[in-house]
Amino acid sequence: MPTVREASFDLFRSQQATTIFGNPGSTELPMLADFPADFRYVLGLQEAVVVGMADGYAQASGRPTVANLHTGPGVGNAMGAIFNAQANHSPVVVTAGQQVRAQMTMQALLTNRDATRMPHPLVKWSYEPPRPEDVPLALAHGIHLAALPPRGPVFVSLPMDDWDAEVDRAEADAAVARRVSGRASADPDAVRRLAGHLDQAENPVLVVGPDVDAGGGWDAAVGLAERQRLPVWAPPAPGSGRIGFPEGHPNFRGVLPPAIGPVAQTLEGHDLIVVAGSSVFPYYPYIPGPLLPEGAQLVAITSDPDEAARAPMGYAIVADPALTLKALLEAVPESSRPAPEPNQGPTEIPPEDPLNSSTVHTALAEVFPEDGIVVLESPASTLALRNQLRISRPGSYFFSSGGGLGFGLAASVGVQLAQPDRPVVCVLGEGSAQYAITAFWSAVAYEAPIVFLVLNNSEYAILKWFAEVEQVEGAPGLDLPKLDVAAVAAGYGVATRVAKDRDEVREALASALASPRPELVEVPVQPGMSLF
Ligand SMILES: Cc1ncc(C[n+]2csc(CCOP(=O)(O)OP(=O)(O)O)c2C)c(N)n1
Repeated sequence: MPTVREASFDLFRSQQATTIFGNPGSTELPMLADFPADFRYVLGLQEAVVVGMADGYAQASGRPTVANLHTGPGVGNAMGAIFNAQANHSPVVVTAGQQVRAQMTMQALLTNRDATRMPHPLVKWSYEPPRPEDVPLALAHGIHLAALPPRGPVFVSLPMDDWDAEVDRAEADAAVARRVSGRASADPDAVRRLAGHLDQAENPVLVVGPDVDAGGGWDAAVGLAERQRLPVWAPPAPGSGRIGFPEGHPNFRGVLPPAIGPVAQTLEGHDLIVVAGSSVFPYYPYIPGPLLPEGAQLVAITSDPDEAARAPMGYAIVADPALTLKALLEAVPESSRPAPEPNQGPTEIPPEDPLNSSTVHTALAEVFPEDGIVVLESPASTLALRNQLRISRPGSYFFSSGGGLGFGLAASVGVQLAQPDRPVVCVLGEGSAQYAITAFWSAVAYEAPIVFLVLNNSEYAILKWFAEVEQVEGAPGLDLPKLDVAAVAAGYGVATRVAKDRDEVREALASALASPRPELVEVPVQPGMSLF
């Protein structure tokens, strides 16, 4: 009879979940005993980093990914990262060790006493198996649920004395053999109606969101935009973790602003707004106004029933966005509408300007490899990066849809490990870097040759901008003088340098991109927001 450990690792193997992220404690050691040679354990030095790395890995590999944490305190440390994974629709299977069963009721040290309630609102499913022999089936349940739409984190609590128990051979084999697929296509009637509506509209527009990238829908989105001559927008940047449409395409208009009134204003003149793979919309801050331009109808296509149900306006079709775009493409004729005005391309930034984030991003764009991936957490320069870099290949941009800092630095390690053949550039604000700072160690330890670009403006620039919007004066805690990220990263073993003008930035980035190990380029930049 196989043990729980053997059956569980067979299950992980069958789901190609052979990279496990973790931070071990005494309650997790029994799971890790005789760790199989075909598995890789990636150590994170704090649990927020463990889940952040697993989130990046899950998204960049497209597969459920295990993050093993240390009982209650480990889950507590990781809560912000689990919040982000949920917003990112990232299939992270969070597990945590638990006291031995015989000592749980007496609440011996480190008993996770209400284990399943702790991460509850942030996960799709939270469970502690009633018997040791149920562990493999509980893990299978979690893995399949995490991967089903809407993808997202699950939690399984694992008592530490379960691993040597025996499980039934036939049950273990059956669990390993199972496959669960869940990409639902839309009701053909709904597709036919929307196709007719789209073709007949005077001035329709398409908004393409993150789940189109996750579902491999770029070609369908481009095909539909071209056949129907649709201008295309990306959803508001702060809540949109992936890019689903090439930003260099002539039909691409830009990134929608993140607030109610401005979205309606931007889409003025359109009578039909089709949104694929995004909530409608990830708004923030609150700038009231009409939800839609006058006379416009909105149809959202999402695989997330909650996104469909909570939207404040419009129709919704709950189905896989990529499959639905493909079905729409097949159902619409070539339109005779004039093609949209070609987009203007990146805003020109005079190179002689004082070094600000926009200037840095023009230099990054010059050296950015065609197959490069950006992981971004530089709040005051998000829009500048989107404008200057114009990401135009699938799976090339990862950003936290949740808004919790600490994603970028940690996720970049997971993304690079999942995509070892593609260059990864992680763009960070000096403030953001602090929330996952120990991920520098994991990048070095696992030889992930990430290029870290740190924009150091010595402040929380975006919060100063928010203070203006919120009409807040005199708030403390918005300046970060003397934060030397390069020195801290060097302490973790990263090769670092500081670049002080545009040429130095370009050269430093080019050389870091050519290096086989992680390298960091820190750039002191002007304070304030960079919008383009
Ligand atoms: C976990 C978490 N804590 C706090 C915040 C609030 N916050 C949002 S942006 C920001 C500033 C980040 O600083 P930096 O990376 O230097 O970015 P800049 O605004 O200067 O570009 C803070 C503290 C957050 N989003 N998440």
